[in-house]
Amino acid sequence: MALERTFSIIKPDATRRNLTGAVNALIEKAGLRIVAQKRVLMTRAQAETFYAVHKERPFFGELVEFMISAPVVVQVLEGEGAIAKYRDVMGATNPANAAEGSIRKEFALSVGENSAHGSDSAENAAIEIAQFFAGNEIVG
Ligand code: 3AN
Repeated sequence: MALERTFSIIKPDATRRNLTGAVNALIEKAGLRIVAQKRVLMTRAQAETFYAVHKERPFFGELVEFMISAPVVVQVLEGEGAIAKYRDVMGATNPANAAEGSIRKEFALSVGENSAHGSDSAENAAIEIAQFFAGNEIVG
């Protein structure tokens, strides 16, 4: 398997409950390395750009409001097969369906306030990383 990088967001429901370290512990336990990380309050424009693919979905407005409601922690994670691995570490979108021990099973409040984002493909990982990090901010 190839060494990959994926983009992660620890979402407002998790930062609000002081769970950044607890989420990071699950990431590191899975063998992923946090090679870039910063805490930011997203602007509305940033959130709308980030979730542009969901623009037509009924929950888009609610999703943008949620993502700008409190700080998030944006991250780049590196590891063998990091994209699929982090999707496993996060668990299913709906915490009711998330596997035992996953971030969303442990911490998510609902399908919307679900504690973590992870890229779903190599192409999207590259786009999402570039939205938040300059190359020299990522140190593997
Ligand atoms: P994932 O984050 O697991 O890739 P997507 O891409 O289907 O899931 O959805 C992106 C984000 O949109 C989710 N993480 C969640 O915060 C939000 N979302 C998805 N479905 C719903 C829904 N039915 N109601 C509210 N928010 C939703």
